[in-house]
Amino acid sequence: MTKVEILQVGGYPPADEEALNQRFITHRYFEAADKAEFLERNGANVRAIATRGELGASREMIAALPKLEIISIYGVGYDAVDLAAARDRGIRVTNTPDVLTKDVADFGVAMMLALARGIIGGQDWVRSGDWARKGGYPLQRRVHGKRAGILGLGRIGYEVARRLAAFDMDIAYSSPEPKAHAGEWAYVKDPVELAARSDIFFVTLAASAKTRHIVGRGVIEALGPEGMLINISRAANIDEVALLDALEGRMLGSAALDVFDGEPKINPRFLALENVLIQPHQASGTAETRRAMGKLVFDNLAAHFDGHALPTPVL
Ligand code: 8YV
Repeated sequence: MTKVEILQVGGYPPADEEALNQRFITHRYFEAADKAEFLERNGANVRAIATRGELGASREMIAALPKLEIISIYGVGYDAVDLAAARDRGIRVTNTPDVLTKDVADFGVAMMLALARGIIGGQDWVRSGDWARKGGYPLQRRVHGKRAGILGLGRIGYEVARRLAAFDMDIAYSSPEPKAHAGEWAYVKDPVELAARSDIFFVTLAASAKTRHIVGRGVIEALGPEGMLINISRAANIDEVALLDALEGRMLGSAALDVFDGEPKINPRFLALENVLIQPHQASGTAETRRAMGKLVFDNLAAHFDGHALPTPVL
């Protein structure tokens, strides 16, 4: 049987690449210096794209692949895939939900604790000899008992909220409609109102054109100089320039961020700030979860080409 050709938009851990390479002919787009020339040279027989959440697949890429049937995303977010272009051509799209939910929630909570309790600065204090030289580390802020706001109570937001409940936090959330599974957590529809009643504000909503800059000046100012903003969703959900202005001017207390506009080349203004915790988009980055994500990418492709139902379809 001739092997199906696929376009691989980003790298995967070796075991996942091996599985793909065994079953498919993989064209390694991410290694090409001249992307347009690469697509032109290799695109004619490509029937699938294997991509990552943050890399997606643009309208131009889709248009360059006349035999494309399916796009399989390594990640839960599908905002970077041009869904309209896929829909127009009846191209299937799959993602990797559920398997990463708890890791992403864990990571959001870890960032909250690390930033509030000064864990990274504390380690630097020990390593640099400041502990012996200057004495105890400056006092930090507690999290238990604080008011948490969760923007987007989907799968990840729900798992964040469950974890925060164990810290005796007062939990409220915002989403277009109240959620039945939210129990006694307070529903505050308006994100600005939610921010006004929050000490710590988590952004956990799926990104789309509608949610672009949903966290803008209004939310940031409502959180205020004592407030903490945590983003484990997509950078586009936050107006990054407004965020930087507020952090620099101390209108916002602090921010913990796993995602950035233009990542991995982030705005250098972040590097000069002390009131931020910045991370390299690694909320789902555990070996266990990435293995499960890689398997789902493969399983979706295999199901499609074997004529079976897709395990986790988006489209
Ligand atoms: C990335 C993500 O896909 O799930 C998502 O949408 O952004 C991540 O899990 C991951 O970093 C792999 O590139």
